[in-house]
Amino acid sequence: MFFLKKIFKKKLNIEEVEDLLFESGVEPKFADMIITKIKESGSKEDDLRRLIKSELLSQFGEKQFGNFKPKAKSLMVIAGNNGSGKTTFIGKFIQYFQQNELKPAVIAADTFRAAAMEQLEHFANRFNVPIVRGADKEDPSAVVYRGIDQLLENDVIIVDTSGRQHNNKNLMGELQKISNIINKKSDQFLDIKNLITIDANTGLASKHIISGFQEYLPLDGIIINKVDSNSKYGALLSILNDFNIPIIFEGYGEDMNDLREFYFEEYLDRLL
Ligand SMILES: Nc1nc2c(ncn2[C@@H]2O[C@H](COP(=O)(O)OP(=O)(O)O)[C@@H](O)[C@H]2O)c(=O)[nH]1
Ligand SMILES: [Mg+2]
Repeated sequence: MFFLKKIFKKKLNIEEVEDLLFESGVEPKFADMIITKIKESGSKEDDLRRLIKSELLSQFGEKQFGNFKPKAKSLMVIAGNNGSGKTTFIGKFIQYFQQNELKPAVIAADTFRAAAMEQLEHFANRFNVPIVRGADKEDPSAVVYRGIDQLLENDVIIVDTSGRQHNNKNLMGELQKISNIINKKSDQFLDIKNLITIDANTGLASKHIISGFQEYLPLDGIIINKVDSNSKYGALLSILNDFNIPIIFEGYGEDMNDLREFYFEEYLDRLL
């Protein structure tokens, strides 16, 4: 993070700058653009920051802004790899809805691991929200079906799913089944969103994860977690560039308050 500061502090040469950009997860085509700007500018830190920022802003425009609008009668499905921060995000998301005067409830459909459902129960108790949890190894789509029926009087239903690898066909099929169940009940909701959590440390490999999930579950938004601990923050440029899916939140720590909405310009200010 803050790679321009590092460039100036350590007085790096162009090769070292390039290495630093790649380490930060910046893809070659964006790194080339940045390096061209570095060569063009009189290499004063502020000039350079302004130059690179305005170039990236004009390339990406406003369409990438998260712009998440919490509303009643909505259902949020949270999917993603194991350990990418799904359940932690749900804790934060519960608090986010409560702060927006909405009543959330959760469905623990991660029936693969009892500990995962317990972790969600912990958050549900902490924020005093209703939870429907599956039995051990129960079919997750059955849990979702039952959960929706039982929780409909709440404003927002958030579904926690098992962690899975995008190339595991069985587990991805299971996610598709959850999605089909939800589609059958879609007239109960004004807003249904399928969200994927990504560990920021995954860097450019997260592009494969996103396209892999997208094959089975049409994604409406991306949450990038662990940006506090990551050195691959630059990869977000490629996620924004390659997909027409907005990044809507960033998780930047384990505390429930460590969640912020994602705005491209703020992102650039943090990156540069
Ligand atoms: N540093 C940091 N750790 C996080 C963040 N989000 C989640 N974690 C940690 O990452 C680990 C996995 O998170 P978890 O929510 O259980 O992931 P899940 O398997 O996708 O449900 C836990 O130890 C979390 O405390 C974050 O934004 N920053
Ligand atoms: Mg979990």
